Amino acid sequence: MASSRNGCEGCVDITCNSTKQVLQQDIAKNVKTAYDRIEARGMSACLFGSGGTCCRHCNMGPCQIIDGVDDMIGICGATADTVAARNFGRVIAAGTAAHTDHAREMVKGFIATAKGETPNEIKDVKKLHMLAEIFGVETEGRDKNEIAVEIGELALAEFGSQDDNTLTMLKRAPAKRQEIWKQLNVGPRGVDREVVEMMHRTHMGVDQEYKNIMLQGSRCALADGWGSSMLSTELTDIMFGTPVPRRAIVDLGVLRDDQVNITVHGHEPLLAEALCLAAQEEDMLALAKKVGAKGINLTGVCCTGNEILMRRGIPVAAGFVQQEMALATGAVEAMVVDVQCIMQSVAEVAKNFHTDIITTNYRAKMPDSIHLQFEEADALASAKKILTKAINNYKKRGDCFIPEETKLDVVVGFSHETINKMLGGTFRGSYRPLNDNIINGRIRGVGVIVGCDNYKLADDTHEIIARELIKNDVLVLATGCAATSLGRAGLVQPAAIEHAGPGLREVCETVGMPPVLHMGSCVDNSRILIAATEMVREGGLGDDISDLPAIGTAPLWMSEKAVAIGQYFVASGAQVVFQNLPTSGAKAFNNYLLEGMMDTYGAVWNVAEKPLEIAKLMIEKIDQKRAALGIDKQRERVLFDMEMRRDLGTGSGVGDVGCTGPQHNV
Ligand code: MSK
Repeated sequence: MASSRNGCEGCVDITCNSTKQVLQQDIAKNVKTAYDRIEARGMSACLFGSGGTCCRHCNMGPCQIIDGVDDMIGICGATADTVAARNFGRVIAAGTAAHTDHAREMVKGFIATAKGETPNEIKDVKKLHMLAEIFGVETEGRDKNEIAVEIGELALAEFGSQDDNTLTMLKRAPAKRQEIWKQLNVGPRGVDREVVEMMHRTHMGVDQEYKNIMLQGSRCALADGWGSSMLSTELTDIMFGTPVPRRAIVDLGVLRDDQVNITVHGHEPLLAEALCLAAQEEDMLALAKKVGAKGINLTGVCCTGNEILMRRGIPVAAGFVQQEMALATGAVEAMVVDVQCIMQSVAEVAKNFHTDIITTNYRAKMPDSIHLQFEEADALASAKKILTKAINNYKKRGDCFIPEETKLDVVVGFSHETINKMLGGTFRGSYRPLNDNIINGRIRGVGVIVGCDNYKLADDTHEIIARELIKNDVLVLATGCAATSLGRAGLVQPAAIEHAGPGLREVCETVGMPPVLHMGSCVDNSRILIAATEMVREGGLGDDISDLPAIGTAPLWMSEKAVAIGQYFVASGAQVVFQNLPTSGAKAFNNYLLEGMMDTYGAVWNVAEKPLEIAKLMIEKIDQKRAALGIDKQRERVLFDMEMRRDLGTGSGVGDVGCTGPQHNV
């Protein structure tokens, strides 16, 4: 469906206030955004592409397959199911590759840090020791850097491992899940190897059985979730600090008219952290003053934004769909980008203003931009070079418009460790109170909202889903651009409890947390795997992730990474709901994803189109799990027993929820 800045018949409305305000300004009238391009295309997407049945894997085609029509199979004989499964497998491989290449950089940065070759340091020694235990690294009497080098090298070896041992982090999963993976033989070996094997098996004339293709699809996705993404999250935490709750602000209103505005866009936090350090240096601040600015305002876009938001409280200006709008304010001196989710159009938008697009990674260069390679070995000097270029642009700033009232408070930093402490207390961090409140029905279950923004549905989609979930006592965990979008909607702050159902409200009030917990970037979905595992370990909610009253959604998925995440959730036993899947043109394969995987993994993909339908489906699935666990009756008591209602109304305490827990920086 098309979208429009002005609204048109059949178009999705732009509901985001800050976007609307910026696009209505004179300075933005020549700016072409994705909304304009969708409208200009004026045609719907290719049915073969949308349904997953266009095969371009060899030069006999391309072949466009129509399922069930004899003459419309591939020239090689490939059926719709084979073609769609191969395409889906390659989407998973591409998403995994993106996370993996990101993670490899983080591991190398971690080793360099431990060797004293970067301006960073090993900050979270507790987590370092936790990881040392998992990797079997001795800690007794050893220096933290020595331990870190050994862990880093073992982690790096996991990427290129050629033997048939499975990845180390898999042993963090519940025992039952590990057994399922063993039985299916889908435990990933080397991270890179699984991407290569996925590409090989989907080459012309190799794997031709969709269920078998998807076994490798799962193995590849698990190499992402429990392999590279988890390594990246943990090592980044150790280096830059495990996030703790802190206040921050989001939306375009975080830009400042009296400061040098620099937006950092992409995914790898090494660059963003170096920029944060450099922006505090005297010489950079002096230079900013010299050009007439009151300071340097570093803000984030997309998941780089989430990384520095979580750890430093640096404001996030925009998620994925707003990246062009940040530039259309005319108030940005430079957009500094690294890898992933950077639209080529930002360079075109920037041409209307004084803004430089600065690419910093040899992997990701763009036409009409400036390339200043970020050298990690000389991180501070590299970062200063980038900042200097941006600061010198300040004097060239012309008319600009910052929608200042669109600046929302958020409380972020809900790592797995933070949730553990908030709920259980400093000395007895535990998921017990969460489990107890799920069992007694105050919390109905856990809804995970992750992934991208997209122009296919209105930009309040995440908000509608989250409001419905929290209204029905479902605790929401969020990552990626979905989390930014929920921040813009005012739901990632404690005040949002007024929208929560009575049970969830009571728990959140007692603990002092929002009903929507921001858990980080898209790589940080691995935190959710660990949180789910801890809930299983704590007891009372079954013995596997597939037993939990929990479900995820990436309703506005855009990136291939979201599909890899979806598959590693499903292969880990967690159900997911997407708005569409590129498999609908292949009936048997599509059914396998939507139903057949239940027998294999205890979880399936689900599809629902409209936001409220997605939310209702999530609640329905949560209730099914509650019924299977036999805890649906408790919930009825919470909902309908008057004494319980009076009790809730007095705020007289919630089970075991620890009031001593919050380690607020807020
Ligand atoms: S940045 S992958 S649009 S979440 Fe992680 Fe956002 Fe999706 Fe990119």
